[in-house]
Amino acid sequence: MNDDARYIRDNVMAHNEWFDECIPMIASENLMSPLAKEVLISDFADRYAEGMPGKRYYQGNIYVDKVELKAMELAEDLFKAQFVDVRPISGTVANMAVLFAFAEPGDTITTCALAQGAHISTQKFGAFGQRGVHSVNYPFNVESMNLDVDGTIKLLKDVKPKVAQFGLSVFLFPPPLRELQDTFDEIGCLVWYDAAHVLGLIAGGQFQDPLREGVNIMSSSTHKTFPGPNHGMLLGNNLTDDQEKALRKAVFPGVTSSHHLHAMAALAITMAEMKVFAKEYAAQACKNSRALGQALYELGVPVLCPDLGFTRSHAIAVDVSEFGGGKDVAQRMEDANMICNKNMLPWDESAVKPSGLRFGSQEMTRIGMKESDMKEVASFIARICKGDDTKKVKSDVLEFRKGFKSVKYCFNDNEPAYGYRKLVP
Ligand code: DSN
Repeated sequence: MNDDARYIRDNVMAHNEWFDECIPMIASENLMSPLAKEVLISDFADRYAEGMPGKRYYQGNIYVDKVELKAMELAEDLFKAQFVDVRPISGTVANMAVLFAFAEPGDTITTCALAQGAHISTQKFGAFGQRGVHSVNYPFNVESMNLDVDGTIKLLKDVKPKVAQFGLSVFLFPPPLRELQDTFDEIGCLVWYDAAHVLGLIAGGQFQDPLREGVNIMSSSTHKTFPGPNHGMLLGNNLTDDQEKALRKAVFPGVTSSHHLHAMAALAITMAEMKVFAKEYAAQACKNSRALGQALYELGVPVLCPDLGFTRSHAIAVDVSEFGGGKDVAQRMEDANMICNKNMLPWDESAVKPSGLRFGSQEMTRIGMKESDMKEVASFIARICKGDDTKKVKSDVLEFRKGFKSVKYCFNDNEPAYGYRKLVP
């Protein structure tokens, strides 16, 4: 090993060791299982496989094809989906495939605004803008952190979008898809749901089941509440043959050449594990987010939507403007080994200096935390908000974190959660 390699490797190892002592609260991250990590560093990582199983442009895919067919079967089963594509290499790439398949430049798509919690790919400066689609935002009710149903029905009838898109990155409550169903039917639009944040909750029967609530196409990443690799996926129901063909073509050769075979295999392992563990894991993640919201609220930290139980998902949103704002509090939390991100709240104009923080319970759930632990976590957050010394809070976080060293809701759940094997000391 030379100095350059040692420098890189030392920093990666230092990151692992640091995260093993942190409280992970970013709502869009998670921990893979030891088994999923094992296949992620297999020889699949070094290979190519363009096309679909059995119809590849490369030799050498005998076992890749078996794994990909199994991955598709597992996804069909877990999400009760008629159409599955496990090749998109991220959630945004899956979104780009939907845009390539179903929208031409100049078409109208309805979606949420960034400050309401939308993902950047739906914005003018993201994939929507790159595809040249005209996006129109739904009316949003700040009190309920959800769509205004009557206003949304009116908007859909007025603009008659080609595609109605749903799904958020601050995803507290399920959008009212059933209430909008008649309007979708009346205007004949395609209904698209970006499930990235809530895929693991959907797998576990929590939140909502979009494919049974009128959604035609569900795009997703696979590493947020779904505890898989950094990867993407498309799932669909009631698509015509032509629509399915358009999607496959949009994935390859549209927005990928080869997909990432190691990540696809790690996704397949995660789905096999989620078949067994999703229900228990997702239910606990939802109980934990509500418990965290309640405890913070009782400690005087303003959590959004107290009258609605704070959330129906893994995520809660907190207004920390009176404690210095999202940027400042997130930094002080990092100094105390609590990892979260600043986030815009619906009334914010700046994404760089927003008033909010977003917390997710899913990774804390994966390392075994329960409702009583959320009270402890809330007390650390409240101390930081109220200006306690970060060094003192950090020392208590380090002590608390010693109780959570392995990843749960998976096979081999006694392995180190953030572990690695050193090749050279
Ligand atoms: N930017 C990610 C999030 O944190 O929600 C989604 O890609």
